[in-house]
Amino acid sequence: MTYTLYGAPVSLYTGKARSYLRRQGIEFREVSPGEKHYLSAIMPAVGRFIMPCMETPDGEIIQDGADIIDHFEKGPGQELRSFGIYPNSPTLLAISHVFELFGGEGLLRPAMHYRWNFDEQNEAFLAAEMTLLAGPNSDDETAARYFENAQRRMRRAASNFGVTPESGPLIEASFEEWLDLFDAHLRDYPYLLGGHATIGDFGLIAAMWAHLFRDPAPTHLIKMRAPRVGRWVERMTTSEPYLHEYVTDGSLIDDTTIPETLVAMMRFVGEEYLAEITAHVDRANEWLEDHPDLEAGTNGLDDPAFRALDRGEGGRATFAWRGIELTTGVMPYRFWLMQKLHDDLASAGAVAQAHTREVFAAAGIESLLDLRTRRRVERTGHLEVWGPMTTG
Ligand SMILES: N[C@@H](CCC(=O)N[C@@H](CS)C(=O)NCC(=O)O)C(=O)O
Repeated sequence: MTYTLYGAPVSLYTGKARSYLRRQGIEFREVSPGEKHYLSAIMPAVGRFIMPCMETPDGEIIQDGADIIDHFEKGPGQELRSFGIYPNSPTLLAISHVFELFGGEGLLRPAMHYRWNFDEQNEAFLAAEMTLLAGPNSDDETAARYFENAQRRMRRAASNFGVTPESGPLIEASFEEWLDLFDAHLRDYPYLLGGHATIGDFGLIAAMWAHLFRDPAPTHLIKMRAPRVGRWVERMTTSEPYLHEYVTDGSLIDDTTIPETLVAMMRFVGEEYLAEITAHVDRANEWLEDHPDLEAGTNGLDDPAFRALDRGEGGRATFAWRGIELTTGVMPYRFWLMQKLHDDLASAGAVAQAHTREVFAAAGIESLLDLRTRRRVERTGHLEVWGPMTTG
């Protein structure tokens, strides 16, 4: 018996879990969510068609990339992993959490833009790839239907993440800036925080792998413009070190001297994502105020498997971004990830907390440490739900 990962090569969030498993040398097999067992047992158990899902050797089902990782980092799978990915330093841990959030959520705009707005380069590839979702032995008609369905949903999702004709050129300029900053950092360090991958690298690989490195259009851009980023992507998806250009004993950077190249990447996160996540928290707080009687442990939606705050305009927020206005869907999942940053920092000593604030302030992202929804997001029954009222 081994671990089974239900996911797909084209799937952004599967990439996070797969990269983790490979990097840690954990044995697993990956199968399509179109497979019979997924459809008849996993999907009903998790309440929606979603990947990644993992089934453990003793039959436990885990949905969500972060939860899959924590099964090995903090749960019963711990003896199977090779190294810890949560830094001991509270400051490095906080930085790493920021990049987990940003990689999985803040880089969705370039991920979706470069996937869905370059049909000439991408479409045949995506059609072939998305038929894999139909599972083995599916006939051509079924496979084609899977692609059509996935394509329709994902193109709609792209606009909900702020990919529009107006934002397209700005997304490209912004992504090129990101590549330059990341590439510069990788001149000296094989991973975000030095000698080994941490949770931030696994967050970043989400967007950087399936969409941005694997799809035909952006892979060209990365290889031409930021080859070190391309090598980092490859390093993140192998099981051996792949560290030719570095001399490292595997240790992380010193948290008292954060490299300028990393500060620049944090500053970029602020410019790219802080206004958006702030607007999302504000919108969620208004929504929670409008729903004072919401029972704890529920999300108040007719369809509890729905992923945004609410259907329609009530579940969207508008913010300024690179000189234009964007309106995007508010996803409580992001608050759940951000809570990890807040919780871990809250459990650190006063000196470490103060130092972390200084580092965040120098990068222009201190306010991220203070963004709170009026109720916490919890995950119950594999779904995001609101916890009890905590403030106001
Ligand atoms: N936070 C979630 C996000 C998972 C997610 O959004 N997965 C996408 C694929 S990358 C999905 O399953 N979408 C369902 C669909 O096809 O509509 C996780 O890591 O589990």
